[in-house]
Formats: sequence, structure tokens, C-alpha cells
Amino acid sequence: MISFAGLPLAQSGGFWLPDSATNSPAMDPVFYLILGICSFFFLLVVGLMVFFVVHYRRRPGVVPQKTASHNMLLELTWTFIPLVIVGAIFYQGFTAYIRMQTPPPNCYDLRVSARQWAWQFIYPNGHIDENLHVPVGEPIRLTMTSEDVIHGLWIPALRVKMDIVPGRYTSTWFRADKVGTYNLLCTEYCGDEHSDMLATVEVHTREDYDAWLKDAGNYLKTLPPAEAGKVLYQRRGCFQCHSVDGTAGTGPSFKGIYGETHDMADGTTAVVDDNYIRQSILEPQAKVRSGFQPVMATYQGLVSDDDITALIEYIKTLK
Ligand code: HEC
Ligand SMILES: [Cu+2]
Repeated sequence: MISFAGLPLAQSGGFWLPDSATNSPAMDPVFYLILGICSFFFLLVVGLMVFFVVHYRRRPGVVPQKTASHNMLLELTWTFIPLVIVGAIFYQGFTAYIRMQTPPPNCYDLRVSARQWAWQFIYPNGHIDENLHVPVGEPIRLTMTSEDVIHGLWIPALRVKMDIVPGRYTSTWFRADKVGTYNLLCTEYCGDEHSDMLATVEVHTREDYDAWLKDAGNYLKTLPPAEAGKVLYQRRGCFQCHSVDGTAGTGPSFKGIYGETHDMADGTTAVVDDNYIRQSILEPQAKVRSGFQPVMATYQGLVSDDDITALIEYIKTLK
């Protein structure tokens, strides 16, 4: 329980903060401390101001008096009290920061790769998912990097927020103590569809997590190619730019494109066949469809040949 000046404040969650799914929210006490101090001084300053405005209002016949110019005791007081307050904020903030920056030993390690505009969570068995799945009650460390611009990983319920920077790794850790589904957002403006760069955090029991992971990694082998392609379309973030219902987004819709002849930006034409789709995925800039910006990043090294075959089979089914 966090209290300030004898007033009990919520442990976490409630009016000021979202519900917490972790038992060790390091930042909550700092937040409530600063909120309490700010509220106290806001009321003090505004209260006094209102009182002075009314009490010392201009009245006929009253001449303003010269006020005192110096008061040693007063000046020492208003230096010393803020010093103590700022020191307390620093102490709370710094210890919370150290806690948030220092993962406990035996963390369960996951990798995160962010790109415009999708999340990829990479699991120890090589599975890549568009959502973050974790076991409950265990410390999890995320090692993160970006394939293009700066993104920010934010999980409000777990009190986790960390930038993801291209060309280097950043990491953060958390422990989810409640089974459930929580929101994950991008907090660095990263282009057009930044506000759609969303995912969920699924907190499972250890057994459920193990079962999920075993299954999730298996779909390419167990599903027919077209269905595996549909899963990849979701999991590899194609859906962020390509619809399957005919509406153009950042990229052209996949509906009915197989077999069509398309105009390219350089004036040539190309038939959408297996090789064209393969090239579009591996070298998107080689043939840019006219009417669209060349913003698709290559999937070279991110999708296997089997993945590409599955995606082609899926696109074929979208009549
Ligand atoms: C950031 C947005 C974005 C993402 C994510 C994306 N694409 Fe694209 N894609 C585009 C754009 C824009 C074009 C059109 C310009 C061009 O041809 O490069 C395009 C073109 C294509 C084309 C050619 C379409 C045509 O009608 O000629 C194919 C095929 C394609 N993408 C497949 C994929 C697949 C498969 C994925 C997921 C593995 C994917 N794209 C992910 C933006 C994206
Ligand atoms: Cu982003």
C-alpha cells in the first residue's frame, strides 16, 4: 500500500494508472509520490493566490506599501524544504530505475523485432508470432531491435516501456503475475500506420504456454500451404499494408491479383505469377507497382522458401 501524508493511495491501478498485472510495479510509488507532492503544492499555491487576490484587492484610498526586501529565515526555509523534496524524488526515482534496469538472474529470454508497422516476437524454438506470449510468474527479458526506424514498446499493464532502435539492441524485463490478455503499443511515431502498430500480451500458465509454443511453431508443417500462407500473412505483418478484400491500403490488395497484369511505376508491365510474388517479397523495390510508394521493406532472411510458397498459395486462393 502506498500512502502519502497519511492518505492511503491505491497499490496500483484505479483512477490514475491502468490496472497492473505485475506485483512489482517499480514506477507506481514514484508516480504517486510526485502526484502527491504536485497536488499539495498546486492547492497551496492556487489557494493562497485566490486568498491574496480577494484579501488584498484594490480599494479606494488604499496606497500600496513597500514590502520587506529580505528575510534570511524565510529564504533558508524555502531552499531547504524543496531540497529535501527533490532529494526524496531522486531517491525514489533512482532506486525504481535501477530495479527496472536490472533483470533478475534466470530470466526467460525472448527477442523482439519491430518494423513498420508490425511486431515480431521471436521464441526460443524459432517461432515468430505477431503477439507476445509469456508464462505467468516468471521474469521475462526482451532483447529488442528495429529493422527500420525507432519504435517504442509499451505494455501499460506491466509498467514496461522501452525504445527500440535500428542498429542496436535494447532490453527490458518484467514479470506478469496475472494470467490474462493485455495491450501492447508502439510509442514512437514511426510513420503512417503508427497508431495501428498494436499487439497483445497473452499471459499463460506455464503448461498452457508450453503447449501453445509447441503448436505455434508447427503450423507450417501441419497446415496445408494455403492455410499456412494465411497464418504467415498475419504473423509476418503483411496485413498491415495489404488487404484481402480489394481495398487498397499502403500497398495493393491481394484480392484477385494472381494472374493479373500490373503496370509498374517505370512504365513496364508485369504478370503476377509465382516468380513475381517471390521477387516482390525479397526485392520489393525491383518492380514497384504504379500508384504506390516503394515503402515495402525486404523480407530477405526473414521468410524461408517454404514460407514464400505458402504465401503464394494463399494469394492464389484470394479470388
Ligand atoms: C509497410 C507496408 C508493407 C508491408 C508490411 C508489406 N508490403 Fe507488400 N507492398 C507494399 C507496397 C507499398 C507495395 C506496392 C509497391 C511495390 O510494388 O513495391 C507492395 C507490393 C507487394 C506485392 C506486389 C503486389 C502487386 O499487386 O503487384 C506483393 C506480392 C507483396 N507486396 C507481398 C507482400 C507480402 C507477402 C508481405 C508480408 C510478408 C508484404 N508484402 C508486406 C507494402 C507492404
Ligand atoms: Cu512503431
